[in-house]
Amino acid sequence: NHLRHLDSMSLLPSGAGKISQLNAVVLGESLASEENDLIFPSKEFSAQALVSSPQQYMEMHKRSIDDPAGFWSDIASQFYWKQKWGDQVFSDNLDVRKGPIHIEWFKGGITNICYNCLDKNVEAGLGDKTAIYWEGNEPGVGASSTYSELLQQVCQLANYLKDVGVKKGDAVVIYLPMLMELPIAMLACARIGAVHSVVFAGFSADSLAQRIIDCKPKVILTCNAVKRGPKTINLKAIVDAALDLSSKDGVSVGICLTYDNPSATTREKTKWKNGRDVWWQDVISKYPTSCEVEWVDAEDPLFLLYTSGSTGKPKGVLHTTGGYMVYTATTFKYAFDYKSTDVYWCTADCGWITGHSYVTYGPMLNGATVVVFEGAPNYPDSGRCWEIIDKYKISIFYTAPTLVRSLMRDDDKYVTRHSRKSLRVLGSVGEPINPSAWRWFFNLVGDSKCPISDTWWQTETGGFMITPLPGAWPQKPGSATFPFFGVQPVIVDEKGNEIKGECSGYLCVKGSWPGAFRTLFGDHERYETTYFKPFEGYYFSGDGCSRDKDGYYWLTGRVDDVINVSGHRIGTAEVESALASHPQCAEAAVVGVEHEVKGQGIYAFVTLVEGVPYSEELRKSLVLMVRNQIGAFAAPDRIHWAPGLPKTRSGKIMRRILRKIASKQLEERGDISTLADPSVVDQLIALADV
Ligand code: 6R9
Repeated sequence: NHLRHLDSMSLLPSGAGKISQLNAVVLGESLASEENDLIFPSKEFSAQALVSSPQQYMEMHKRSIDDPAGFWSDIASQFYWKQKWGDQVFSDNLDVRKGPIHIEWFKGGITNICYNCLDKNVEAGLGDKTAIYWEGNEPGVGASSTYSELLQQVCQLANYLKDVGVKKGDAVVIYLPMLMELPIAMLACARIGAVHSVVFAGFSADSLAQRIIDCKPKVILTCNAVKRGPKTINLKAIVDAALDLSSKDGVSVGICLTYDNPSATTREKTKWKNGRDVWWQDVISKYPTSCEVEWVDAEDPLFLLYTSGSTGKPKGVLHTTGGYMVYTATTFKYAFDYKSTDVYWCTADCGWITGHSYVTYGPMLNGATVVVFEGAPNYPDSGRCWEIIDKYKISIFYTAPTLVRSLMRDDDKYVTRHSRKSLRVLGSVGEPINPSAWRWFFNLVGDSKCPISDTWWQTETGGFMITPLPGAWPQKPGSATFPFFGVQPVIVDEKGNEIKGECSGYLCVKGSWPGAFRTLFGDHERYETTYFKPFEGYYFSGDGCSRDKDGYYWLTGRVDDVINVSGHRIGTAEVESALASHPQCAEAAVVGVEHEVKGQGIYAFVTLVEGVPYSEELRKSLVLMVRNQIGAFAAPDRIHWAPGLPKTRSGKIMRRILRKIASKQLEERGDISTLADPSVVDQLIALADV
């Protein structure tokens, strides 16, 4: 059987036990637990893979840990550097007890990531290779750019930005849907050393304004409207509202460059503010198609990306240039076993980190052909993804468990009526993939022949941290398997002590890796407090994790007050503060609850102002409050009326109890004796169906 490739199994990572019940797998017997379920890459796949055996992985991983400077500088040398980095490949301190946290890679090295994504590939003869296939929302609508064309498009926009005064180090906010112009905008900023901050185009005006106020961009790039599935979303109107809000806060943005998206709306229907608003198509084509690169230090900032934390204010995760470049390119290459003939599609939006590292930078640094899709995966029907795969002969398909789960609910015929024979490697990201979704993805979508790279990583880590290398290891459905090169995961207990072998606990990382974020924009103290103080000496991920007897890592979800809804990180505090800003809401507490498609749903307990009656209308207006303040993707799935919230005597809300009530696990409410008023628990239970 092609899945059972036993000779690669002679070695396992140190500390791991031997694979038990291997014989049962070989005999095809069903096994009791996921942990024992091994799915081997085929002999043919491993034979052609960049890393083809556990031994090879282990040798490379060992070198990356024993000699990180040597390992990473060998790889970094394959990029273009105007000037090589200084004597030290990296320097770091991740231990708060030893002084301020700092991470630097390739300091003194002078480069440009846009140059490495585009010019370098064109010079290497890839000019005529397709860089982007763009697939519009409506089937049949599309466009493409070769590497040479993309370089020209990027240069024109870069020249425009320079012309209007954007300089190295200036922030530029990008609020665009998945048009080709989104990666173009990112690359144009990088070319001139400007720091882009992409805001996912599903965020509301309030959220956009909050980000604008924090990073004070000179220019915002957007479009008039977009169609997603059957819906038209007027992005320009949201930007207008956000710019009004931010100017009230003293931050005025000089230029709003607006791409006219004719498939969604018309220019005439777009509200306009002369002097500030500029149509993209009216100006860009007048600019030269070549643009001098702004050479930057490896440690100069590349981008800011805001992400949710456990307090209300989003965090501006800052990534710098050199280490991020080397890390995203390398992780892309190995985790997807990238070959120059591949056609690659990542369904993530560039508004999230996955779109930064694995739609734009990682693949383009490798000269890959990338598919960018504007629309919704189930429009016009549930077969759209598989249709796109056949259309472009996609060989690497990278998506999120939530999409797998939502498509899996429909008839298999949506999948099987398309051939999908171009597929070679599948990928998953955003949340743990449950074994049944894994199996459907593997057996049906991938015809049991495509390994799945279940990549665990975060906005903060820049690139993959724990991921299968598809030709090297047998997989276990639901496990992200082993650490990438240069990564040392550590599982710690409550007290911060490292636990070895088979265990579960909090996932931390020891030592730095090139793609790590360097700070939180304007708040290095919060950076240290959130990530490096909880477990001294380590980077703390915020995730729970276990390691099985064979050394495989299993991510178990967030352990902080962050909810993961369809792979989107949402802070409970953000939702709570949106709800609490409703005039009739006295207090709110939000918890995550299991959701069949989204992974986690948002469950909100709301205490109303004295005397206000419960009503459906009020429920709707509370949900609307969250949609307006954060975005539709953060709308609570359920509002549970709460005459009071379970609090300790010191006034701390006991979320543990709320989670139990939300998930209807009422029999195990645990110890509630520390509650100031234990009777609220029964009151809440009584209101569960109101
Ligand atoms: C890349 C991205 C990060 C959080 C992370 C974790 C969850 C991401 C995962 C996964 C299990 C995976 N997560 N990938 N959990 N298995 N393969 O999603 O970044 O938006 O910052 O979210 O997502 O909980 O801490 P980000």
